[in-house]
Amino acid sequence: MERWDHFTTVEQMEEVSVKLKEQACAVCADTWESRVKNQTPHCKLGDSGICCRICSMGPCRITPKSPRGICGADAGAIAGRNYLRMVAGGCSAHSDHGREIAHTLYSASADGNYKVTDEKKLMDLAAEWGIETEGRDLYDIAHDCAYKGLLEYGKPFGNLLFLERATEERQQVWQREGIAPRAVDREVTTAMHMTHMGNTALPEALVRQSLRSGLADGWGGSMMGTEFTDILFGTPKPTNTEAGLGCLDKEMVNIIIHGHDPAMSEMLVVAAEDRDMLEYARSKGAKGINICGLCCTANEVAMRHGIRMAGNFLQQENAILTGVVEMIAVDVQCIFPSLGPLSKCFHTKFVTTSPIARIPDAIHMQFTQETAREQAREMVRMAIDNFENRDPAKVFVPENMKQKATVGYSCEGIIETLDTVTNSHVDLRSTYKPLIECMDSGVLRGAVAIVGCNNPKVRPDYSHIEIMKELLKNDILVVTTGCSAQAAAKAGLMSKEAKELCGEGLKRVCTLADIPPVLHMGSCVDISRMMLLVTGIAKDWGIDVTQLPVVGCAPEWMSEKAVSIANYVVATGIDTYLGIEPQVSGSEEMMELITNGTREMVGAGYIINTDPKELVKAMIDGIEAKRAAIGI
Ligand code: BF8
Ligand code: SF4
Repeated sequence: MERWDHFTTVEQMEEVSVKLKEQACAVCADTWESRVKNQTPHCKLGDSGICCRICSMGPCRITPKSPRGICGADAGAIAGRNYLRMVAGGCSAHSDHGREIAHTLYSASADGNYKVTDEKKLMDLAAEWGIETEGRDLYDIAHDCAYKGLLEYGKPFGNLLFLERATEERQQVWQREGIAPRAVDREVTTAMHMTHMGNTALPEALVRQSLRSGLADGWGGSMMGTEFTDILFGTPKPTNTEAGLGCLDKEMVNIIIHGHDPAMSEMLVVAAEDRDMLEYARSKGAKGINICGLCCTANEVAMRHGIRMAGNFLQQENAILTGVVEMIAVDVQCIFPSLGPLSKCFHTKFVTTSPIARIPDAIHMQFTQETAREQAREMVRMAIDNFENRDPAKVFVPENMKQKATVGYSCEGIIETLDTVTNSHVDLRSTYKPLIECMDSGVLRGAVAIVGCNNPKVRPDYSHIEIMKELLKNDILVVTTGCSAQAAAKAGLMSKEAKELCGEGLKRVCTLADIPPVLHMGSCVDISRMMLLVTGIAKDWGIDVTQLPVVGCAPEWMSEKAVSIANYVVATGIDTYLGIEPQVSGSEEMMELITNGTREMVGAGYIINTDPKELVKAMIDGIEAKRAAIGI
């Protein structure tokens, strides 16, 4: 099959999905599409956030006839408590991921399974945290940093250390509003305590704690996840890769890695490169071993190793339906339990590796820091042994669904790229000033961070891709993470050729800096990188974050993590445009608080519109209004 053009359309992606659903029918497997039908219509009370089952006097549902639950909680209390519990769930997931990585760093040693890769980043963090480095062993410093990071989860007094990285103005706002997070675990526990039966019923207080718990994620757990991952496995730099289901290769042993924590995926990538493994694969008739990523794991390994990205959240079943996946190995988060029964319809081995994510019909091989290397080799061997079990009658690989992508724009990667265009302007070096000049002069109108998941409530990938294309046309740079990043990559928007889709200004910037117009900043925990990016830009520009012509957008979000993210992005002072309505619409007071109320507290809020065309128009108008307000 020929590769499609430079770009892949959503229609072409959907054609492939239809073919893969035929594969599912042939083996009598169900998929998310069929389950969505069974679940529709959704319960209206749940969807609008006014069903409470926090205590066993309930469940209580708010209707015009019954405006209060048995305890007297009204719609605002119930929707607010449910909303805060979503934030607590999201903050826990990101932050526990960050904690695991801290433990991995704590286990690192010069001759162990995990080593320090980015020494400079480690030394910078040690200096920031006042950890002695002079004349000390690298791993003693690493252990001290990891230990200090772990204390951030449960320290009894004070605020999170990373808050000091924010602008002075933000730090003051957080203190003034009483939302500066303390220890990470404390903000989750407080959220759960506040929402226990008989506690907070005041929506405003619930929204404030949502901002605070969100900040504990973005400026705490997630930021630690990103920082320690970079120290362990390297800070991403621009790297070439490919994306789409066509990255699966019929002639190779295909292993999919899926989830979030790089501790497992990094080991599998290394094990698959072992010479004896390669020879073993060849001895079984395969041309080699092909590792592909799904979801945020894909982002992590693509940015550091150029590993190809098979797809995003709603493609996890499609990957198995190609019939060429010997193994799908998962760790935590965003894993469909359906992968268990579905993999049984094929030869695919479905392997879970974390005690946090145990799933029926999986082979469980619990990963530990001490045994990781050997376990990864065992898993690769198991996948190779499975190659001969493939059923040729069940194979369908959409080979043309594959696009080039340049990924790995960490803040350091962006700065290095900017340095390549500043030449002799010494005062611009290692700053965001070249980018600021482009925005100030209007060559670029602004920037949008597009993040988050897929959600069957809207046409999957359509909102991500169409919104990005419209922004590019309007000279607005896009930075992206998570499943949104993979939507962009699959469509070809992370290829350098994508500058053809841009307005004249953005096209010139892309040519000069040799970048794609959609910059890949990583996984969802890496939205912490975006917080540091806007902070750096605000500091270099000398204005507040709220004044920047920069907004955030989650057009197809679905997870609790996304609600937590949205809260810290807003608390950081960035307007956030949502294409899926948060489940609070049963309370006018809550809707008002999350769209306008937070503006009085932190200077930003949500703009919600389920029509992607209207959403992107609102974003462009929002950016132009920010420009006008600072007179540019
Ligand atoms: O953390 S974007 S579907 S994979 S939640 Fe999940 Fe959503 Fe994807 Fe990564 Ni983020
Ligand atoms: Fe009903 Fe109140 Fe119990 Fe919720 S906490 S289930 S509203 S009685």
